[in-house]
Amino acid sequence: MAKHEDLPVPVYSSLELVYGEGSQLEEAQLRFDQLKSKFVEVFGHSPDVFARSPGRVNLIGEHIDYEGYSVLPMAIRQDTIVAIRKHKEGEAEKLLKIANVNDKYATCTYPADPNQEIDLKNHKWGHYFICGYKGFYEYAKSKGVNVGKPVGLDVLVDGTVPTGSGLSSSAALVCSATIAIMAAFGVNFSKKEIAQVTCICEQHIGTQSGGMDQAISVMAKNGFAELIDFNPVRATDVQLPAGGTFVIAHSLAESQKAVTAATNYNNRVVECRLAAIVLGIKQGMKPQEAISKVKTLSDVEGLCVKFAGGQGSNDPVLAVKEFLKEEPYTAQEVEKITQKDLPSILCDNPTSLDVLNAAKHFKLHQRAAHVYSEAKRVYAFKDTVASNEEEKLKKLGNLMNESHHSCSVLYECSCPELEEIVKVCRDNGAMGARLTGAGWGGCAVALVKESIVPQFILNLKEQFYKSRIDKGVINQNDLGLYVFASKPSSGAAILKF
Ligand code: NG1
Ligand code: MG
Repeated sequence: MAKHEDLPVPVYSSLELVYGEGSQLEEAQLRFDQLKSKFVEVFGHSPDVFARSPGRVNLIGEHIDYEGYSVLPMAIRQDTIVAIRKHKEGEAEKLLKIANVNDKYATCTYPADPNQEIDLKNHKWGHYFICGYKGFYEYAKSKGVNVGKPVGLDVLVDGTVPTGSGLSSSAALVCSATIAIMAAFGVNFSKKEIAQVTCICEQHIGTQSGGMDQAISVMAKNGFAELIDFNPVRATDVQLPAGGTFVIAHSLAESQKAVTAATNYNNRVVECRLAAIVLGIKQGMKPQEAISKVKTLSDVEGLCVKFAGGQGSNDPVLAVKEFLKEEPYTAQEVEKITQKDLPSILCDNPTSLDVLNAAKHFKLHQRAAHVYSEAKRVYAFKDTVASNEEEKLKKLGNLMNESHHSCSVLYECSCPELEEIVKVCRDNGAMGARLTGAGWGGCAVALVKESIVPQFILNLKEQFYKSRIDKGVINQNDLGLYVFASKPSSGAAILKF
């Protein structure tokens, strides 16, 4: 039997297979009807096809996907739908017009040239569509698939994944865009290929992100969380234990990852890379060899295990303690070890140079300690889920709490609002709670006994959200968008009616 990830994205002609039944189906029906009529209103034609791809909540494994380590997310029901029409080759205007059902997002227009550069200094929401567009052309070219000359595209987007919230609205848009473009051009690559293409093409936005969000958005299965492995990307179903529910709660701090990349996200990617190179050198690699071969902490884990093996353990965290000092490193200190200046080491990605310009120092010990310990927690979480342990939920909760602590103290990707919401979750009986996604704002995820979920959510409303409603930060009617229980949902689909 073909593996799930080797299959193409499913094509459906009715909404039930994606949205189930009852009120969710009715809501979806309404969304699609409105999307269709708005499309005709804006573009004067009906769309050829639709694609949808969901957001996700990461249960455990934060900031380790780009270091090559496995992560454990699940898709959520909130998604992005892209309606698309491809112009005929003769049609005059060769433009990509990207409109949104939400007036907050002004229509963006781009040339049809797939080699265009994305203007990173001038961030626009439509840039995420262009990531998918460029990715599609680059991949088709690499596979020798002839997709014809660039033509105009009419596009209308409808997203329900809250933005800047660590639930991957960006990947939901990049994936649904890429899949819609593929469908409009009449090609369908396998899910595995799309996961890889979208992971790489979202980096055109200027963040050196890993592949978790795109992989889960494309490969998720209804009812399961997935253990996602990388190089090559793979998904293994994880059946979550009965009796526990994951509640997502927004801290109401918005994290603008594309805008803050140089000091936050990309900064951490660079720190991990430097930590990996230094660990390689300290364990016997020649500086030039380490610089050219070592890209991630997983690349040097083998060396760390050899070292730690001598001490009767196989823990790379021990190698971090031995070889990386706790005080932050200055650029000069790192350069003394690498015997090469940092801009030359990191010149393969211009966004790394922005990081160097903004950074005062590099916390190599702390970042590496987080990555290696978090990678172990992902496997501990997966093993606990599969075990017959009596106190399963409690153990899973503890792992989530440890993950949060590591994100907060070692990786420093939390913020005061996230600390507060995590504490409110724990004070109200969550077995565990942690920030999810990149952090610096966005959501927390809490593991809560199913029997107390309604009361738990009421308590959060009272203790965290009420004062913010009173101050006008959010609207009472929107509360359901900010705090909700979530079940593992299905992955991307193409819809043709
Ligand atoms: P968010 O902030 O949820 O989009 C980001 C990265 C992931 C991963 C997490 C941290 C993108 C597209 N995604 O997720 O690859 O590194 O942070 O675990 O930037
Ligand atoms: Mg994102």
